[in-house]
Amino acid sequence: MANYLLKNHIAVIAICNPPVNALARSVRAKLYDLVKKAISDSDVEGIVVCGSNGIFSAGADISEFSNNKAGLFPTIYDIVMQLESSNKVTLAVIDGIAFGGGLKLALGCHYRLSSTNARFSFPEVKLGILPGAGGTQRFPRVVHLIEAAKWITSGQEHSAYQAHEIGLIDYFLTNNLLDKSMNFIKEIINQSQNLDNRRISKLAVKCGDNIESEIVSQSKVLGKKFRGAVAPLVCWHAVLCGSYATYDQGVLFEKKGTNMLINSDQSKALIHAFFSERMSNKWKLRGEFDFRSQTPLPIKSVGVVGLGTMGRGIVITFLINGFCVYAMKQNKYALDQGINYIRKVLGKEKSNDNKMDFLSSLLVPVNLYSGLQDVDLVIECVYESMELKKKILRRLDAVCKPSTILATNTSTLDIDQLAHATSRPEKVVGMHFFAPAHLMSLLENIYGKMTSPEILSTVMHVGKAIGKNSVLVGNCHGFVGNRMYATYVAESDFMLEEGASPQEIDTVLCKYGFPMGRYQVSDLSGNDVGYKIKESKGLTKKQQPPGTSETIRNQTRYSSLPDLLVEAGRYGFKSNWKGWYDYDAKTKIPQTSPFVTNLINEYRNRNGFIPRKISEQEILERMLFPLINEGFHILEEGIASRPSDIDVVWLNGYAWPRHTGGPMYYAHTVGLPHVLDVLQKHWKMTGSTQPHWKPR
Ligand code: T1G
Repeated sequence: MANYLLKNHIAVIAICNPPVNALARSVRAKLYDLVKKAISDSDVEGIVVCGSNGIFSAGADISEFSNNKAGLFPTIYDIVMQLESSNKVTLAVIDGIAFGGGLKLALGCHYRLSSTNARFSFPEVKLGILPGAGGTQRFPRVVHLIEAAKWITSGQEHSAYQAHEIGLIDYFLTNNLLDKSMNFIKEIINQSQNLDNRRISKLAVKCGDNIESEIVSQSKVLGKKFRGAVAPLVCWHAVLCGSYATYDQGVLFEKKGTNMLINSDQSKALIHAFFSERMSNKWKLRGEFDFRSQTPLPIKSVGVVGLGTMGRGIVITFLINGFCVYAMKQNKYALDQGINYIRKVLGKEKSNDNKMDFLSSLLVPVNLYSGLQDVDLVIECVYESMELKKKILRRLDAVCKPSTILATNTSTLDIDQLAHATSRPEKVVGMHFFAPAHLMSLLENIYGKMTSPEILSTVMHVGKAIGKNSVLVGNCHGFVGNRMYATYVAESDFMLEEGASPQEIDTVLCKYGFPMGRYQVSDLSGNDVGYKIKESKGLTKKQQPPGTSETIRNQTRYSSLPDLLVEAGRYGFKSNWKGWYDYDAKTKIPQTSPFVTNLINEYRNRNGFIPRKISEQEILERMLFPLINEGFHILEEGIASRPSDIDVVWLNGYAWPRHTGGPMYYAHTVGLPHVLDVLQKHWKMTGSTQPHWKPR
């Protein structure tokens, strides 16, 4: 709801709807009444609008979009215009977050003050809609139009410093926020300023003389960025309105845009993604335990063993979230290299400018296992070898204090086998980060048969504390993400054999909304990574006796094309920019490789494949439907406890386009009967040689 306090002739109206002061209908009605009361109360000289519990407001109540309560009177815009048209000074005092409709309320006030830790954002585009409540017209009247467009089309968060820099807030205060704000509003009242200069709807849009060229260059940037997502483009056009239309015409365009986008398929998919990421924290285990039944253990210090690409990213992730990190590498030279790299990355991050000393003080280089004896949690992230990981977990088990949690960053290996290499299997858990670990937002936490619920609660809690979307999954080869990804990779290689090209397949995936296609991703992460996993299972071409088929392994269809590529030394970016594509080292733009075209043609001739034209629809369905089918098998086996968890894995770990909601959500939008039809058609055609087509 909202609370009202009259203090020294100033009405203080505080939004109060925990946990995030969402502007649900009931809250809006209360706010509207209290502002009306303050405006009509002759005892009131000025009005302060603030939040509570360290939050201003997270904006509209997203759960009201589906029942249309969001549009019922009083809307956020009704309150915005109430505050703007008031003859008494209105001041927004912002602490914590002011997002979406919350920021719009602040833009309704004549003045805005904030604490230094306040955060600002128009996240609506992430929900597939545009900022309503006049946001697309009011913001460019306070900050430069292009800056406003960047905020609104990206949905990015901004600090109080950035908000002050662009003129969104008048001042920011380091302490005694409310008291100092009272003094501020009193001063303004005493100056009896003409409030028309502070009524945003009356102001001109901020844009310079060369706005046309700025708009053209910004359009080019945006056009590339939003692969198939509609809302960013509607947001862009709504903000542009300001440069050629009146305020009221702009607000009308905004309303039309909102009506077009709200409840659109893309918006529904994005809201599904939003709530699925919140739901994934509410883990449950074997129907017996869940996130409410366990108290997480306190984790202050973390050990990281192995400072390769993954190890370095994991160290940085824990450091920037305030954990003390013991970074371990036995070889002193490699340890120094790893530490220097970590410090360099931290130094690059502008937001770390004032805290580099603090971050460095949290980083402890270690080259002896004994240096890890007192850490609360230790994560091994050495390369993917069962024997090596067992050896390291045994060493850690021997030196670490009994309460230390032993985690492994394996991306495929059996957690139970690794746990049984120690004397504390109940404290062994998988914590699967995605490269680069300090940028990717997914953390797959994997439980083994023995992992205790207390440990699971702890690693899920740690995931939230380091800003990750954590998903709890069961133990199987490849867990959820990589197990499904294996079908995606296999089917693409089969289509290469049958006539498609890497470009054709990648083009279809990018058109669907992936930032990169399957072959570009493989060249980026290294074609040798997958090869090493196949090698550890004795599958690669080189490991077969002479005369072994290139297209069958263990009675199942297998493509040797990726093996031939790696055995030709084409690992991708890391092997001189040569992989499935040849890349221009400067632009990194993929070009068709005559070597690869020839390799595929020779392979087809050798194995009797007659190439055919494969349609875009067939390519898309063969890339996505086996993966979705694997998702249903994973749910049936209880490896994942709900379809939305699988969506969270793919949205945050594999860049699945958010505006389609994730693989399991997408399956429902295309219709399960159609998915089943396609599965059955291919299962019949391929028989048991391609088990990933076998419907559940
Ligand atoms: N509406 C409804 N519920 C919300 C909510 C919202 N706006 N924001 C959060 N929740 C719930 C969330 O589901 C969870 O519930 C609990 O609050 C804590 O959230 C006119 C139309 C604010 C940064 O997009 O980004 O304004 O799981 O776990 O990590 O233009 O929540 O506990 O049951 O995420 O501290 C625009 C969305 C709306 C902000 C806090 N606003 N929220 O993060 O907690 S559109 C947003 C967030 C709009 C206007 C338009 C984050 C957060 P539960 P949490 P957190």
